[in-house]
Amino acid sequence: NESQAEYKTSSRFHNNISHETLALILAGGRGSRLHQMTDWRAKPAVPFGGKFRIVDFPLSNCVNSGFRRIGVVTQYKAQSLIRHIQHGWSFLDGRFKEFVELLPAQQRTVEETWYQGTADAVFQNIDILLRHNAKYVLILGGDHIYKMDYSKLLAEHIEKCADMTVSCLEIPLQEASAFGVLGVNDQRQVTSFAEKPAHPVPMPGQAGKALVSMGIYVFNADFLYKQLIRDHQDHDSSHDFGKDLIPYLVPRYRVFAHRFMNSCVNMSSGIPYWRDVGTVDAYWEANVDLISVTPQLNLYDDDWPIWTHQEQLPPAKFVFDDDDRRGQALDSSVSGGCIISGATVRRSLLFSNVKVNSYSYVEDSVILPNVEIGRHAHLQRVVVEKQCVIPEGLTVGIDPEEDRKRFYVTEKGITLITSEMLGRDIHKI
Ligand code: ADQ
Ligand code: ADP
Repeated sequence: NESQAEYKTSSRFHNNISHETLALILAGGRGSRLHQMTDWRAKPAVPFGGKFRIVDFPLSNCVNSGFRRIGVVTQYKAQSLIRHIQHGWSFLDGRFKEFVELLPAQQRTVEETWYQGTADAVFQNIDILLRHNAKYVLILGGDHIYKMDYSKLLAEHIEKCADMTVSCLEIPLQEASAFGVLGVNDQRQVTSFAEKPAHPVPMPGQAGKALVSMGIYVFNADFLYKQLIRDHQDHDSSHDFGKDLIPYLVPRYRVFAHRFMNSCVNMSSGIPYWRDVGTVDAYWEANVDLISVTPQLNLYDDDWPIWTHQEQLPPAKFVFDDDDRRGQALDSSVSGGCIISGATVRRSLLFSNVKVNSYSYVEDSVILPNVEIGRHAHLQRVVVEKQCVIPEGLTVGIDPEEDRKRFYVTEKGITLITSEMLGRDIHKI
């Protein structure tokens, strides 16, 4: 009836949902296609956008959507991720039943090692989930850059009386084999699901497109617990949401597909912004995009701020050097603590505490925190990892064959530079 329909669009309805929901961010993945950037940290801890880490996006989406009971499931190289969350996200401290709780792999069971698939990572924390007494569980990957109002996803899940809802994107068919691919009926109930199929099915009437899972799921909590226990006892299962759980549920239960379009907070030319910065090329592109006059990802939106932890730093400084050479950055973003002295930076993104010395030139590059760029260095189309000391006169980005001898160079010609590649040997520290 009408009053119920009104209630369902009201803020009270959304408030109630958020109090009844527990959000779980799966932040344990390695992300091996980022090469040496994930040698020392999990992908969600990779710095992004001058002052953030990737995991700040799903975390901020939770907080901005009103979901403030959050668990972060960690596993692979979790130390910097854990520290970041402890420093940056402890303002949700439990007093109003709002929290960010870290759930490290604890080897709670006597079997095998650590978490197996993503469903196992949730299963192993089931006692903690039960303790929170949630009605809905929102499961999110910690690997993607996007802005989304999860309350709209939850509202739709409840409206459809679904057991599970999967958030979906429409993407070009030729890219779909990297994802879970869905088939849906007129009511958007999922009728088929294939995890990373070699030959993905196109959307009806749209031969060039496929409907794919974003790895974002809502479950009715009791239903999820029952299914996790069943899956745990299934010895043929690899205990993964995409490989095992969803294909099992689709023919048996009410699984619905939510259109990301309806809850996306950041559209870019009519297309919802969602990026897997899973390769060095994609990482470079998404960071460099932020410098453009009208970036596809808007980080200056007061209505949907991205929260993070950053140490207190003095403002960036641009100075003339002793030879009266101007220190300048053009078409660039420069974070706190940076000093550019007698050097030129162009179309680049400098994270905090980057020092660029006289006669150096940096172009189309992404420089992570605490990097020192020596005099007369020339860097073009590079990603420089944290803590690197770029030696005087180093030239990178002109001759890819030469660069390949020391550094990692991508197909698109982006060079990744880390301290190890510059000769730092941890065995000698
Ligand atoms: P993938 O991203 O390939 O596909 P997966 O590697 O399992 O799936 O990672 C999902 C998320 O879980 C990531 O955020 C990752 O960091 C995290 N993760 C992985 N293993 C974990 C573990 N053992 N413990 C904790 N966290 C872990 C999934 C779906 C596809 C969908 C894509 C969308 O399976 O159907 O299309 O996401 O990107
Ligand atoms: P932080 O949390 O200190 O900002 P990062 O995310 O950059 O760290 O890296 C994750 C962890 O790996 C940190 O503890 C850092 O000290 C360590 N680390 C990073 N690079 C190296 C390296 N080249 N050799 C050894 N340890 C490293």
